[in-house]
Amino acid sequence: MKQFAMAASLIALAATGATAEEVTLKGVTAFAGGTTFSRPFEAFVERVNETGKGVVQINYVGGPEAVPTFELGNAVSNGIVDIANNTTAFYTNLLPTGDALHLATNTIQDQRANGCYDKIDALHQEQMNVKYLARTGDHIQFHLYLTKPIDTTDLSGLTIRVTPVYRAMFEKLGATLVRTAPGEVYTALERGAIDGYGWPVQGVMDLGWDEQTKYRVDPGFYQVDVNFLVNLDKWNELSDEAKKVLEDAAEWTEARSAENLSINEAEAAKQAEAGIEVIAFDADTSKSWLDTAQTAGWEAVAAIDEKIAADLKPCLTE
Ligand code: 173
Repeated sequence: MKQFAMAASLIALAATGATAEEVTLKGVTAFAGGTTFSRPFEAFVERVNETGKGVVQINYVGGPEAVPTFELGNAVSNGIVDIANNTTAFYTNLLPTGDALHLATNTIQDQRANGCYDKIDALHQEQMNVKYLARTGDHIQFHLYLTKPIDTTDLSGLTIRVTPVYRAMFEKLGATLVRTAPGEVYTALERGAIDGYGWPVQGVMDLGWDEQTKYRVDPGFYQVDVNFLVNLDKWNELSDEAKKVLEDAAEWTEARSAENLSINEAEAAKQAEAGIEVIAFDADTSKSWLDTAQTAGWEAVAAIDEKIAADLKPCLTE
């Protein structure tokens, strides 16, 4: 019996050895190729294609021209795409409580250490059939950008371009909201269809929005999450060796998010050079702005699923 078991496991081993072939994953990004929020994914792809030779490779096919921004969640969920670079705000149709991720005040390294990563991975696996492989965007905050000035937090009378990231906060402050993909912001500004937009401190100049932007409102709020998602069926078929290549490259990419602190400063300086003025709220107004951001954000997640909000809040903000 024991001998048989041994023979069987030897055959199994030989079989895996013989059939382990290089796997190629099809990769797509939700942001325009070469722009700020695609770059960490592009570096990750390069890293995997170096360290994963003979094991796993990524065929990076592009951005929204390959799969429309708000369709990428569906595409990686059903396996049309194997690996996606995407932010939760673009896939709330599949993972409504994903809005909790941008409310984080700690880093992905903290979240891996305190068990939050595993909870978020489980939610992604259960609700959208993907492996949550990595999070980029730590240390990058969001801002409100405007074409006309404001001097209080009252946004009534202003039409603002949003994604789910800013919805709860800007709605509470009275704004009229329009949701668009990043690719539509320039035209909306040019046509005067919007008086401003939500966007992180980085990347405003990637698509020329600085030409149409007069003000950035400080302080920034929340924290960017741009995640690498792998179709779960595909992930489960991968060899342990291939999974390790991807996981090592994911953590390598996450470690590089520390560079965002200096990049933020450089970007703010470039915005100033491009003529974007800062509307800096005083201490009391800033406090009210940030309190509204946090309160409205967590209320919205709790309204979707109170239990998940209560489970994630401590590990995302400790
Ligand atoms: O504003 C957006 O399109 C958005 O939600 C986002 C999220 C992460 C990075 C950049 C933009």
